[in-house]
Amino acid sequence: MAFVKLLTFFFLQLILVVLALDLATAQGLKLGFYKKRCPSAEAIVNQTTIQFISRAPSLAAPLLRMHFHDCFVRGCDGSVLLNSTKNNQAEKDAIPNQSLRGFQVIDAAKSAVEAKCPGVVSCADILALVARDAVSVIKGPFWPVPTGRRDGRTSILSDALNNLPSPFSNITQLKASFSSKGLSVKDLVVLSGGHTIGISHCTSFTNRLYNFTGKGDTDPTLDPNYITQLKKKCKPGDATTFVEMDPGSSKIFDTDYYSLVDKRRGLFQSDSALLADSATKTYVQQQATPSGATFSTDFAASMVNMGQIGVLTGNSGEIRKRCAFTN
Ligand code: HEM
Ligand SMILES: *[C@@H]1O[C@H](CO)[C@@H](O)[C@H](O)[C@H]1NC(C)=O
Ligand SMILES: *[C@@H]1O[C@H](CO)[C@@H](O)[C@H](O)[C@H]1NC(C)=O
Ligand SMILES: *[C@@H]1O[C@H](CO)[C@@H](O)[C@H](O)[C@H]1NC(C)=O
Ligand SMILES: *[C@@H]1O[C@H](CO)[C@@H](O)[C@H](O)[C@H]1NC(C)=O
Ligand SMILES: CC(=O)N[C@H]1CO[C@H](CO)[C@@H](O)[C@@H]1O
Repeated sequence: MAFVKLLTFFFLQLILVVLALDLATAQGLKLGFYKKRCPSAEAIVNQTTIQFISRAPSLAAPLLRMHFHDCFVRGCDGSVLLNSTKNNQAEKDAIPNQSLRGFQVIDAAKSAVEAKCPGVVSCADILALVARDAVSVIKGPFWPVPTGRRDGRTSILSDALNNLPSPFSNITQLKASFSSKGLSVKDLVVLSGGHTIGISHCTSFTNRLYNFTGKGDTDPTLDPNYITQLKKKCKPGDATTFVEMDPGSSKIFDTDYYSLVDKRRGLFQSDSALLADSATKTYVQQQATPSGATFSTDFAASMVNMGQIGVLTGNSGEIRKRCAFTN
């Protein structure tokens, strides 16, 4: 009986991924878009990513995050990769991007692909593929990446500030942010699980430890014992120290994030906020139970959804020659 249930369950997950893929196709993306014009593109990107991540597994997290930051600002159009110019401050220079890392992986993959088929494969697609392959290398979930995204020509600092959800967001703000990108409440709680890997600087959460409402108080939604531990690492005003978001397994893509949130140890207010809504709370609690965990397949489906936000296809945008510059 349990086996039948499990089978039914996997079948349903499969349907979800297939449905998400259908939607992606409807947006003009498709699996194997470069099959004819650059058959080795995906293999080259994969090889490059493996080279970097097997040497430095901690780079998988910032690369996953970079794809998220790209998609939430002007759609998945590679705008996060553009450098500022004399007359324009790009997204890269916005505060939330200060801690983005791994641009060298994108640049290396792009150079390798350009050497084989110049001017064919977009930086936006390369970023989407690198994020997927990087998570694969650390044995995280695998998701299909329909391709055919084209690169945007615009990147504006204030767009990043206005479109990226802040770690100080409450549940209402988070839902509104995801909904404005066409993502569901389920996508919100599932994709937040990306915080099972990687690090955060103290500045993203010290307000919760020292002066939460301006009365020298702490955030009552954060476990007091955890506050004591975090205070040892992060002194007020410390802008350089960072901590693992999932202490002890920050390089392993597991369901610990949900156990932490469930124990009121989610690092950001935006993590704790998932307990403030009955649907997201239920999901958190399910994932925190080993037998109830569907995170891996859910994450795959939600990444497909995220990867199609506001994509440029057809004749829109361009195929950049170098990812940091428009042509
Ligand atoms: C729900 C809204 C979200 C908020 C408010 C948020 C906020 C943050 C913040 C403040 C950091 C720490 C940056 C630092 O101080 O170094 C961070 C890190 C990270 N985020 Fe999110 N995030 C959100 C959603 C996501 C999503 C959707 C993903 C990917 C699916 C993601 C993946 C990551 C990863 C992997 C890191 C670690 C980066 C590293 O190790 O350098 N986040 N996030
Ligand atoms: C990337 O390469 C590895 C090692 O050759 C392989 O196991 C994996 O399936 C490849 N991934 C993709 C998406 O092609
Ligand atoms: C783009 O700007 C970054 C700093 O934000 C710099 O490190 C990098 O070298 C620049 N890229 C290129 C290709 O000039
Ligand atoms: C969320 O934050 C906004 C803006 O600060 C505020 O107006 C709203 O009341 C808050 N909602 C909840 C549920 O706390
Ligand atoms: C806490 O915040 C309040 C209001 O912003 C400020 O007046 C006070 O000096 C802060 N206290 C500490 C210890 O930083
Ligand atoms: C990677 C990157 O370009 N980071 C930049 C983010 O923005 C700050 C300024 O807010 C720059 O100093 C960083 O170089």
